[in-house]
Amino acid sequence: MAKPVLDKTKRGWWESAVFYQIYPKSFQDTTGTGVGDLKGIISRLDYLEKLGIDGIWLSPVCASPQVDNGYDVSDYCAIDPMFGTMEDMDALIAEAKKRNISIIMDLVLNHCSDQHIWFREALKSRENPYHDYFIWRDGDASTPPNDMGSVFGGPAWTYVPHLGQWYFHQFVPQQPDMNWENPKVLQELYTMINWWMEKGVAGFRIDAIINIQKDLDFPSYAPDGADGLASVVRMVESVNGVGEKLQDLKKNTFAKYDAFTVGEVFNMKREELEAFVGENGHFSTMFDFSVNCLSDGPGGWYRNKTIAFDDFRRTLFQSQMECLDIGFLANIIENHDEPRGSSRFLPEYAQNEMGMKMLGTVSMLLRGLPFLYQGQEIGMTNCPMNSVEEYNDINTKSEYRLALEAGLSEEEALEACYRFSRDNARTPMQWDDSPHAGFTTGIPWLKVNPNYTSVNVALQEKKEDSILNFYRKLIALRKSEEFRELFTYGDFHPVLEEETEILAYCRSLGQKKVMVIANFGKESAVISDDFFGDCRCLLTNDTVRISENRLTLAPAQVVVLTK
Ligand code: TEU
Repeated sequence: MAKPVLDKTKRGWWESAVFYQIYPKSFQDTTGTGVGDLKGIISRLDYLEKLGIDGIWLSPVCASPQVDNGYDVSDYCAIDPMFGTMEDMDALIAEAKKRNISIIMDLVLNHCSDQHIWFREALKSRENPYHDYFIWRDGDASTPPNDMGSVFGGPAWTYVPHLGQWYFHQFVPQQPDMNWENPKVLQELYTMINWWMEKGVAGFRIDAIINIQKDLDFPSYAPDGADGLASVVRMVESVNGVGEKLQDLKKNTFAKYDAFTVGEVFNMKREELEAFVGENGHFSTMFDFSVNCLSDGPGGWYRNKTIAFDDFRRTLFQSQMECLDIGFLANIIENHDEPRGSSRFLPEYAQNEMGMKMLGTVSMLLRGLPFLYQGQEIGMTNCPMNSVEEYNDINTKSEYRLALEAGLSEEEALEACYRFSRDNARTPMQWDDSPHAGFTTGIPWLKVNPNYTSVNVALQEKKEDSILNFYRKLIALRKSEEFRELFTYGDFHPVLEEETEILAYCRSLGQKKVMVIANFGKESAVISDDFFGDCRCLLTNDTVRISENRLTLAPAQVVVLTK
């Protein structure tokens, strides 16, 4: 059995913290614009305090033309007027602090908006001092520097005729990649990061950070997209050397303030795990996307797969075991880029309240840092849209087109979006059953899920056994005096792996032991184990049925037992 790890005196407050991601555009509107705002978040801090969270990851609120909902920043030191003012931001930091909640900003460092002053200047001439803030290659309009395709579809290069040059963008053309080889760029970014730290934020979630390292030769890769292009991901996963940049970044910014950092890292080389999240890693932690990636198809959402339980369990356990002696991963079920988790990780027959509680328990008691996404705590689900026009997300629109080009009908293409669109997680937060779910008095920027009359906070406040109240208990358990140390630093090991539809693991620290057992099967399950003999149940979403050494679990039942 792997040894319990990590010298806890060496790390920070965040190790035993529970985080909550807010997508500000969809959380709470106070002005009737149909868009959420910072004042809205402040007005809901009591709710978040009662939920028991310690930190908020705020998706981008800086000035932005919103082509990619704030992930295209045009001014890193200004709040987008849509969300309020810098005074509102200061008030949010202060009000959160009063409730012992830290604010984690979203930090987009790979690219900025094409409306950022740096890019607008860069476009003026090759000699402009900002020109070299971006990545350019000479050429004529007919031949891009290589055949790379961007993450959201279309080429990763855009031509600027008056310069006779192409610029590089891994995301949409309105998100030009910055040139991390230019020390001036680093200086600008480091100064900005430190400015935010001085304002009192606790740290950052760092966007698409591995993408900062390019292969400057821009070789051609084997085409892997339906459009005959090779995804930029091929470059990201093969290029070396990002570590030096990340260490320099850390040294000049985060380390000075003991900031908490969580990296959004896809396509990392497995052997680099320690370099990323070990004792002296680039980041405090990074998201574990391993199970999310299981649905990736050979290109295009319409070719995505349904996740088999067996793969889900094996992959989850593998990630846990790999990180055990190294550091902490951040565990998610969903975020603003992912569909709602119940539709993805639960078998159809368990896509209900009980299943959602089970999935929440399994995820939150893993080793690592739990990150909840807004609405997860009330069981918000994917949102049916009547046509592609109802979607806002650029990625969804390109995936829809891709599906049509591949010969799918409009109905089938829409179905793929229903399963995987990022907008599934971005529909407004469902506070109550008043018009627009209490999110706004205006017209919401994105459709409210029609199920808001039955799935909302107000209703669940009143219902003793609601998903919301269950999450409150779950968080309280994770942070309880008695078990906080165990859930934070305790060992992790899979159990009952021979059971084909049971997901079960053990967390232990010293003499203390907790077992989490979940039945993903359609039928009741009966399991025998000595552990059940004289154990105590800490949490369940149903009735505990134990007789001697036999535990009976209903479908979608989870139990958390201790001895
Ligand atoms: O997401 C990054 C992203 O899209 C990854 O899924 C991508 O596949 C990977 O980096 C490729 O190597 C972040 C944000 O979470 C998302 O909302 C933004 O749209 C995106 O960056 C661009 O800023």
